Amino acid sequence: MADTGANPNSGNESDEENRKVKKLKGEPKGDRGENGEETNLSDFKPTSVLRDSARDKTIFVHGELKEQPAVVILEKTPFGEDTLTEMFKGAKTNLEVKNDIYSTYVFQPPAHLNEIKATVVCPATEAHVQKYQRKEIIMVEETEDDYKNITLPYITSKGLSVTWVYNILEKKAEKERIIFEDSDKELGFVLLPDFKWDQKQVDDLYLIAIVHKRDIKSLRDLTPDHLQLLQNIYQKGTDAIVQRYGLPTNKLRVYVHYQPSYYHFHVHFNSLSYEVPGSRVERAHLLQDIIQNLKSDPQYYKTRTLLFPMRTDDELISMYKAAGRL
Ligand code: GTA
Repeated sequence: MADTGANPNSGNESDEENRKVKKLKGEPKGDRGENGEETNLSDFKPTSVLRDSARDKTIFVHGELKEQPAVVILEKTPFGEDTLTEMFKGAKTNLEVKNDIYSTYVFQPPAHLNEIKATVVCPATEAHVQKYQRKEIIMVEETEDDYKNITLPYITSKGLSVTWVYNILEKKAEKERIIFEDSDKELGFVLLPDFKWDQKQVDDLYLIAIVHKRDIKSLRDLTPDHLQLLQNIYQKGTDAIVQRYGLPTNKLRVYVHYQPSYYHFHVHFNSLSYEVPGSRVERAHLLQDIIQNLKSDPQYYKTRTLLFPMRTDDELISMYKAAGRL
């Protein structure tokens, strides 16, 4: 097995805290991907809001970018502890209300400390638009037969494209962002920042490990033959995170989604203190639990009834209804 430890920025600072802050400041922010084009978002013409959340400070907007359908997700980024002094020093402050010892202000930090993260899907398919729209959700109970007769045919014909995954594995995109790689064909994986993480602070750390093997669609395909792969991801993934970000394994949430959006096996690594929507009990299966389940019952993920949340307007729900299962 070959560990390439692909990390162009690795250093040897001894002080743990120092290392954490410095490395996040120096993160490679990304690359231009396959075709080297950068999108100018001033060309985006919004047509409708698919979803927004005042609490999460996010908005999902549908529109057009250079005459192609697009979805743009805007998200206010978390505060960075290490930039607080600079933020206060460089801010403009306008008083709104003062009452006794209480006051509120419009606070305008310097522009570079007041950024918004934008994620763009372009051209966006109808499936992307639906995925980001807020809709009613119900729980589905999927038996072994349901998986074979309903879910599997659906995934095979309708699943979202995994071209972005292959681009990462083939180093056609996001090459500079890789934190760690084990290049073994059977046991190997690539570990890199998830799209949802701006890499500015470890509080909301979010990485994904994408396996090199291309024949595992989801949890349902896992058998004891994959135990070594799963243990390898857990061990080397958590080791790489401790080394790179100083975040110990007991402060990490390591899990797999069922159902995932993309049917190429991958594992989510989050900071435990970060409450990610997809980390809730109805969708997240802890990697350590998966390993134990496979050890105690080799057929666990083939035969168990698995529950998952699904939007009521998803085509899969219509297929369950047509089969008399809902
Ligand atoms: N590095 O090109 C990519 C890329 N893509 C296309 C997806 N991901 C990528 N990472 C890199 N490069 O965590 C990431 C996704 C996700 C993982 C796939 O791969 O960010 P999954 O197959 O289990 O699918 O994981 P999941 O989690 O359902 O997908 P996704 O897109 O995260 O959507 C789930 C919900 O998260 C959405 O409905 C929405 O509520 C929320 N969400 C999605 N994107 C964002 C965002 N940018 N900001 C805020 N919330 C978001």
